[in-house]
Amino acid sequence: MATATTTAAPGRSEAPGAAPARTHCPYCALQCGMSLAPRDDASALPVEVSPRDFPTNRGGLCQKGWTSATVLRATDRITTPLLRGADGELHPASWDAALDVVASGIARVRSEHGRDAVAVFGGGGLTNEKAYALGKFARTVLRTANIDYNGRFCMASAAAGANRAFGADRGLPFPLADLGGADAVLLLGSNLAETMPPSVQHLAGVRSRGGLVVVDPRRSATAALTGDPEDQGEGLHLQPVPGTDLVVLLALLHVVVVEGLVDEAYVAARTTGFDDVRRSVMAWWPERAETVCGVPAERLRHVARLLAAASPSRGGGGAYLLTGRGVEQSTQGTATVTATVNLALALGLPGRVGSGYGAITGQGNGQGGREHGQKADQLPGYRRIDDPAARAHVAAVWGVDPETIPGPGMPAVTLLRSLAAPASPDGTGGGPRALLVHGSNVVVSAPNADRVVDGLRALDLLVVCDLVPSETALLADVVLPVTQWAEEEGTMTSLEGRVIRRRRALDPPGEARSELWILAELARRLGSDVAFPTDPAVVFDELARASAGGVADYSGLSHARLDADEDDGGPGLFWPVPAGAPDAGQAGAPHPGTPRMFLDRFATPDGRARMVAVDHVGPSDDVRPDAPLYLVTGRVLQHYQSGAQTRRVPELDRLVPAPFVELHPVLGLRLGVGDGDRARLTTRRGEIEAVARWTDRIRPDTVFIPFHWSGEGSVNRVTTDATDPVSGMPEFKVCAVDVRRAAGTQEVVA
Ligand SMILES: Nc1nc2c(c(=O)[nH]1)N[C@H]1C(S)=C(S)[C@@H](COP(=O)(O)OP(=O)(O)OC[C@H]3O[C@@H](n4cnc5c(=O)[nH]c(N)nc54)[C@H](O)[C@@H]3O)O[C@H]1N2
Ligand SMILES: Nc1nc2c(c(=O)[nH]1)N[C@H]1C(S)=C(S)[C@@H](COP(=O)(O)OP(=O)(O)OC[C@H]3O[C@@H](n4cnc5c(=O)[nH]c(N)nc54)[C@H](O)[C@@H]3O)O[C@H]1N2
Ligand code: SF4
Ligand SMILES: [Mo]
Repeated sequence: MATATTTAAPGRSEAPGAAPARTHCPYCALQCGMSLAPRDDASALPVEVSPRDFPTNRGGLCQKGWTSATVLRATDRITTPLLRGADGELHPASWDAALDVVASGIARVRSEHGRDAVAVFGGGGLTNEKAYALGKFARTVLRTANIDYNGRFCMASAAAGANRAFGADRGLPFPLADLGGADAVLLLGSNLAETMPPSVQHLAGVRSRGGLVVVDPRRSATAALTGDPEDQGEGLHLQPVPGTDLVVLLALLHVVVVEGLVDEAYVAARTTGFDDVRRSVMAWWPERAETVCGVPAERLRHVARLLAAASPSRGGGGAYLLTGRGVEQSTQGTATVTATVNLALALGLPGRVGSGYGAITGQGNGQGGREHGQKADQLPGYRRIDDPAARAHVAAVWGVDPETIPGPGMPAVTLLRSLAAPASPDGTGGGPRALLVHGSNVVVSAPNADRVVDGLRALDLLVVCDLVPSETALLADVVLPVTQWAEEEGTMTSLEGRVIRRRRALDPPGEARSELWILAELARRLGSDVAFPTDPAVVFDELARASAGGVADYSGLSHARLDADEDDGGPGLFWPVPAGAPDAGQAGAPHPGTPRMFLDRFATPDGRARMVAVDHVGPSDDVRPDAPLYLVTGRVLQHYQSGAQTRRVPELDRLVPAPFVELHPVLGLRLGVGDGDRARLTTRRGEIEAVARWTDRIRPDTVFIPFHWSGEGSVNRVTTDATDPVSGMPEFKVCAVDVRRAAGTQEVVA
């Protein structure tokens, strides 16, 4: 491949003393509003973070947000491209050299193994513009079917459930602040108090009315918000056996049905499928459910009545049912979301102001990241890649023949599992041999991660774009340094479906470049004549055109409109925002956006929500004599995801420097694992070790480990890569484990 001269990266510098940039936190989907003021003192941090009043955070930030500027100057920030040399080490290289190696490597793999042998792995932290460009690059330049992203680990079951029921998937189809007025909120498998701390303010109203119900095998910080267990006769923290939420939900709907609490008028007018669902829950009377999920039958009845009393059909002030990763990251994730939706529909909640069902999106752009085409089965605008009309529309925007757009590719877990898999003797069925990673640290965050590492090592070409040398970047043949949040312009879509602006506050260090530029350079080197603009505002305009008429319609938006709206005090617009007037009466006025969806009809062909009967099967890797305990995984407040960013913030690292395993003292005594001992955990996949922490806030049959670290305590080395049959989402939350004191630790004295 000929060496091409690299064009200058677009960018603009901020003059010293420039006004603070109005932007949002780099981390989670709450997208707390913050301002970044340039600092001209000699401080190590180039900008000063201060919170802004924005509807999700109302002036609050969590510890990660407050310390986010530290990552901009991480001591090991990558500032030049890196190439693996003959000595096996990564060495600095010029952009031209690095991009040539990538382009020639792709060309070689493609000619030897075919187009689908080059795969792409994206991320829900990418801006809308980058996610769109990445999907377009995969389909038009690489012409590979194999692109998927880490949202498969995160939102796939919620998305599958919502698409099936409502015909559209916007995590919260209503503004978060609407929760404030409800009489009841049921939170299933979500630990908001640690994962989105400022959002807890929106629960103040429902807490004061005694209507917050939390379902979690641990008494998490969020479960503790339901009140003192001693004070509440009935108990609004349900602590089921891990992986049995579906049974809890079937029993709740059973009670609603047999006690005549169904909103029959709503069900008749706005849904289909209730007869099947009604029949299917008859088998789950509370006493039977209790034998499976362990939640006392009387508590199930109490919670069902509390939710029904809050329903507007019974004169209540409104109710919300919300799911988080605790119930979705399961082989029954889609079924559990469906059961939650069924309950919500039976109570007449979705599509009513002040009530509803929602899934709490996780990553900074976890919502937008699933709309613009980096998912294996999708094209921009949340269109299906197997829909001929969608293909024709998007092909016209891209300037390509629809026939050249590949079909659906492998979902993330299958993709990672098949890396470098040998072809069968007839030459078919081999796995990808080259992988481009943008915004994910799969070595730490993918299930059954040791197996993923084996696949990554066996590739002919691994290219990782990152800000820091993540564990995944350290395995790469080529590492490309990219700009991060405060160094780039773009848009994000928050957990409420609100499209908001990310703004540049400072120049990137060294040679770091935007992915928009990297993709344009690679397209050119690979001989493509498809256009890859590098100005985010121009990319957004194209994305908006590509989304026109789709479910997630952004066609009425532009950077300029979002900026003008914000100047007028508007905190972003909710999609769908089609171009043109909302109705003939307001000719010329731009569409105002859609804070609340489904008020008149659902996005299904007949406008009705679809109820689908589901039943409980249980976890794929269930407890048994040689692995008698449940291993559940999740997060702590101080660390974000694979920890690639937050482990590099000294304040956060000091607070929680290493993984730990939570277990109940009763279990600790039985196993001889004392508080502070090292515990060894063994599953079918392998073994890890972590320090034991005794707590009475967890079921005695369950242990919990956060997943933010690599190395000997990295829990994903032992999690299962079994997936949900509908969504492809892995079962991160529950597997069977054997726990003992690690050899060499002192005998427990109790
Ligand atoms: N501090 C922090 N905040 C984050 C993130 C982070 O990494 N760190 N990541 C962001 C992202 S991408 C996401 S997806 C969200 C995730 O946000 P959450 O869904 O709130 O986070 P998790 O801690 O993964 O899981 C929530 C709870 O599920 C419980 N759980 C485990 N197994 C089960 C089960 O079988 N049933 C039930 N009912 N509950 C169970 C766990 O005990 C845990 O308390 O957080 C976002 N915010
Ligand atoms: N056991 C267990 N495992 C889990 C989960 C769990 O609950 N339990 N949760 C799962 C969930 S919900 C999620 S979302 C995943 C997330 O896990 P990952 O996909 O690993 O997510 P991050 O750690 O956020 O990785 C993002 C990487 O991209 C880099 N980065 C940040 N911004 C950019 C950018 O603009 N461009 C590029 N190229 N890189 C960037 C960061 O430095 C970091 O290395 O983990 C999943 N894994
Ligand atoms: S809650 Fe999420 S968006 Fe808000 S400051 Fe913390 S990490 Fe950032
Ligand atoms: Mo996530």
